[in-house]
Amino acid sequence: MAKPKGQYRFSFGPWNIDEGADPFGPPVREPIPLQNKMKTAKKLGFDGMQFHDDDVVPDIDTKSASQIAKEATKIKTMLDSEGLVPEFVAPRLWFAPETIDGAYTNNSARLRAYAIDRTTQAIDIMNILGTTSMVIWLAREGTYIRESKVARKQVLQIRDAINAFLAYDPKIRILIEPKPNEPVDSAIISTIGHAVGLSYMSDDPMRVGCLVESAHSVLAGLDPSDDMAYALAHDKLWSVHLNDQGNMKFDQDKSFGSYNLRRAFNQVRVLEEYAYGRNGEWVGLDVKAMRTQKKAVGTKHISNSKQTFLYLLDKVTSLNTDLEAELIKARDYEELDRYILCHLMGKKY
Ligand code: GLO
Ligand code: MG
Repeated sequence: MAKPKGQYRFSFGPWNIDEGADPFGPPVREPIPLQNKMKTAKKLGFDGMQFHDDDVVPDIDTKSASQIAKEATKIKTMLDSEGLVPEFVAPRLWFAPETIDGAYTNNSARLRAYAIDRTTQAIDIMNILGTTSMVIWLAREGTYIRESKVARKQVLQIRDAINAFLAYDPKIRILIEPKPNEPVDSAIISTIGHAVGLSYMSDDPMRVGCLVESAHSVLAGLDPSDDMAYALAHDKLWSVHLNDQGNMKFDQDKSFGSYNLRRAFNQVRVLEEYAYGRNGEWVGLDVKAMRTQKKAVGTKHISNSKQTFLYLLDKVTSLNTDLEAELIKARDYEELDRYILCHLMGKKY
């Protein structure tokens, strides 16, 4: 399917408008009801929303299947009335006491069963909301100390869980969102390469792909645009979480382009050049407001990130690629470097 170049649909999740708590301090902004977040999304020019299962059904573990279905139906009606499309649902597998030591790779069979069950509930919610995409961020599938788990076994446990979900609902697609660390010390599916490899191990590789998050690539010491290109080469880049990250610190979820504009430019470029979005893929943002923001200006990180993406898109489409090709041919990469910097800074070259 042809996609007009330069056209994108944007999405974010309700957790991206948050109350500002961090590990060292409590919330500093009043909570905002989901429907208001949807209205904000629409106002800021977003067409889609991403959800955790318990963004849709709060306190999901205390509710019966019929109660879950009833509440999910209410959210579906809300989405429709706000004119928004659900991009994906992700089971929140890192919050409940059952997942303290991992979800699909927990050392306890009873707790692994909880994680599988919770995920199939998320699939039921997807069906009610009307999306076939499930994102799994394998937050606690790793170790705090190496000796606590058997790594090879963990990989196979995750594969088996994925196979169970593929069989549970033949319509769904699974997007693996890798991250190298945090909350665990060392994640077992830590990079896009791991995620792609895992997809090929599944019973139906055509239905298992990836979500690349910029900050997660940087945390792994990798370039996000290269990770995107790698997934694109496998036809497995099915979503992105654009944001930014200052090197190997805690996961910062900074506004897109905030730390490294050139790195952001190359992400937009790789998406644009491969016509990302032609199969309906979304440009998702996974950004966090600074704790210093007051409630009234607590969504600027979202609108700013989208604007930066669009400004960088202008930089991508206005790049003199003939000149670039000439410099590549001459192997004058110093000059190419200078041209790119001048272009990004809006300086005459
Ligand atoms: C955290 C992740 C997280 C996921 C979200 C959807 O580091 O980026 O925000 O993207 O829970 O699965
Ligand atoms: Mg993310």
